[in-house]
Amino acid sequence: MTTAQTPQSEPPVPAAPRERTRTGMSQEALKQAFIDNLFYVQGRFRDVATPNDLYMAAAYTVRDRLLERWLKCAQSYKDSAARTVCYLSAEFLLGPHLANNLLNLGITEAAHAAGVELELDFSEIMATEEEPGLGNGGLGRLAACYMDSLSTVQIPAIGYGIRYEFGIFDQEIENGWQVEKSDTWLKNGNPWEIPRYKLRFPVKFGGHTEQYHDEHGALRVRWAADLEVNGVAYDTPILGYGVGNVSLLRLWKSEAPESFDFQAFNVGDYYGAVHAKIEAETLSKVLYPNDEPAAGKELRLKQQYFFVSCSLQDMIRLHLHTVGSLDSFAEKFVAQLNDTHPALAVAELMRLLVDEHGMGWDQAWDITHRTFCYTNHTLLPEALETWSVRLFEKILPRHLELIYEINRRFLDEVRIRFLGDEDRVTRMSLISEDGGRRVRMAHLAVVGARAVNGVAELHSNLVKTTILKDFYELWPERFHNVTNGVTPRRFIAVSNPRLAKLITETCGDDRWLRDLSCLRQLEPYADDAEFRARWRAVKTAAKRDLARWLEQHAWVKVDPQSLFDVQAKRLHEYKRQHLNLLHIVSLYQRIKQDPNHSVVPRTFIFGGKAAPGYYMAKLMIKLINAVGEVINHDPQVNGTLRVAFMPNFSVQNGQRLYPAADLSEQISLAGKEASGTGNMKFSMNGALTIGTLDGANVEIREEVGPENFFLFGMTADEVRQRQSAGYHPWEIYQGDAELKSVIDLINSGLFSHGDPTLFRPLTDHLVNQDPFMVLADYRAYVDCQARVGTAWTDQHQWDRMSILNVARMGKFSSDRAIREYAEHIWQVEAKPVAC
Ligand code: 26W
Repeated sequence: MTTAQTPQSEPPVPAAPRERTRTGMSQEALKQAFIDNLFYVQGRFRDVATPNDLYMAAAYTVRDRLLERWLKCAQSYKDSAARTVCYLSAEFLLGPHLANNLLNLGITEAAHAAGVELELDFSEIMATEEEPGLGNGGLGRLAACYMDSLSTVQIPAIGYGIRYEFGIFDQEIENGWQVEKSDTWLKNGNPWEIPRYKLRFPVKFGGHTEQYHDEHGALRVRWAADLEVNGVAYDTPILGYGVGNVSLLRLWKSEAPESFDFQAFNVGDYYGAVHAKIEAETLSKVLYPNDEPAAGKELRLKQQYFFVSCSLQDMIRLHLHTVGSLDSFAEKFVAQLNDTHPALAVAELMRLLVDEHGMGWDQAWDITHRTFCYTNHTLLPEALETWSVRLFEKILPRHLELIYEINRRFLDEVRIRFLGDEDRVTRMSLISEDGGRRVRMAHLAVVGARAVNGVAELHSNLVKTTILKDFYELWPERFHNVTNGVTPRRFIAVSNPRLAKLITETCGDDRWLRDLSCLRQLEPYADDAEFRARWRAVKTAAKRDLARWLEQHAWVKVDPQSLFDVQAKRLHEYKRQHLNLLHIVSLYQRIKQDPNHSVVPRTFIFGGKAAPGYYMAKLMIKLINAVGEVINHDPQVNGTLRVAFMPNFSVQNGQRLYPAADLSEQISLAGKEASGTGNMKFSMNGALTIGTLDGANVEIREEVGPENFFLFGMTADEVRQRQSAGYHPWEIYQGDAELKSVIDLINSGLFSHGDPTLFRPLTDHLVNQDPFMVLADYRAYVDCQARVGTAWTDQHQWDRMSILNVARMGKFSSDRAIREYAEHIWQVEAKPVAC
């Protein structure tokens, strides 16, 4: 890179006045600020600056502008004593900040122009950013979309979570297998966060409780812990789009207390003391890849308690600081529990109010109960959190007592309401008695919250009729639905700038980015041939970009003219990536058996991580790559079919996929996917969906129209009936000759260099158990895929459907979802701050 400017030479143009340069929004101010930041923050001359120095200078330039707005916004919220949403989430899967912040500030073009003047390679700078992967998938990304929307719809909000030193692992593919590498996202520094070294709270673990009488003679409880750590706040500002509102994302890092007392823990044992210090700092080290059974992970329970306790102490501090009394805590704050990971907050707020602030039980319970709301994100039994009472006793003895007391009072209520129904009491208890006593976190969350919601219509109904049925019968008014949404800023404007430009030109302005229902204006253009051609050109350009990326990173050459058929999501049996594979092998076999068989050229693209301990999911990745290896090298089919596995699916890589997809695979077994949000991202970018009636697919189909959606498979009701009637996959295997020969082909060793055993765990499981009914939906899926193929041959009609999909996606903006939470669940109002 050549140097346009070093600090010794004259500035290229006269510098703007200092105060305007630091946070000014013009191209000129941005340029000067970048030069200043490179020099004064990074301490670099331009000619020796590394890409990371340049990235840092750009990030600080943007951050200065965020901070100015943030402080102004914080002051305004404080002055109006605004009711505030606290979003408690163990995960925030943020994705890269730079491009998103430029967009929300409205300086994307000015910054690019400044970059051109400075002869910077903007794409190289962007590529230098390490994304904060502080989440596993849907739940964590949803939290990030909601932070963006809370700011954009101008609702005062704080996101509370954990500043993991290592986020979700990086995935590499070696010999077709997933290999996990640790995610060292902080190694070059994180310019978006501000450490608040003075803002720290103590968090205790272990020990025992003691009763004592206070100075008024009242019986109180004291927790004598045997370990204490500190949580230190790290703040990241989240700016809304085209507004002055900025939300605070406050993540906690664990540290050993400053006055680390060697004596107290380990008399004379220096190494023991150091060990205790390391243990304290381990708490926020690593994100758990949580798509695996929630059993028995002590560190995870500690992490949950750690961030919940810091967050509640911070809320109490803020409230005491401004109001002086905790009586109105629930009027000031509403706290949303993102799944049960923060459900300990119910017990912790009780502890803080009763033990630390001397409040009586009834008032404390009234406040607690009015503060919390709980969102459920999964019905899968293995994902419903429970913790053994033994572990609780060891780590959180005081909380166990409080939970027993909450439970005692709650079960009395149940007994009075349902006289004599002891089975119901057993089912509803916060403590399960079967298979060792365990605390049921979902029950704790429902009892402690005033509102409970699922994340799509179907899912919310299933919550009411299955896992929380008894609770729904007791408190029907507590149950809600808020269908998930995603932010169109990141998932259209940032990911797919060509599409955003076309939409803005067609709609006349960029209002659609704040009100996604404006996309309806595109509808009439579906019948406009000239517009359709432009639409197609945008899609093809994105497909070319992706093809280039895949060639470099997945070593597969793909044809941008072929149908891009994409399934990108965590690997899980219920999501049924293997159903997709069975279809691919079916097509392969058809062509091999009949070279004249006509199939539209397709590129099958997969992406997604498998939990490191989930053997079957890892085997599915291996099978995808194995099938790809054979098909991509078989000259008889590789002009028609290609298979690519995109390594390391992340927010950033998702942004490469969504714009380029023609077909979005949303093929989970009905009743299993709570909502899905990738389904929305694909459809917003003009992909058509092939999907089951599961999660939010149901509502997407309703919105885009059944004629613009490829539906197949059993309904959730049919699944239930079929399962209770006795499901025998073996019979389906025997009864469908094509299916049988596809499975036999996999078992033949063709995809495993002659080894017939490699994929047997997978195929045997399908033929014998098939818990997610892949075989039952196989025929319907393959036939539906044939309809997709036929539809693809009519490009005009396909483009028309693609346009209508985008035009009708307004409902799936996370802004809509946040407005529903605000109105129906949080009772919180917008506090506009001008930019
Ligand atoms: C055992 C599988 C498992 C375990 C844990 C699946 C999911 C989890 C997470 C705890 C919950 C989760 O990420 N749920 C996802 O949440 C998204 C946002 O609401 C939904 O769109 C997804 O459907 C749901 O799986």
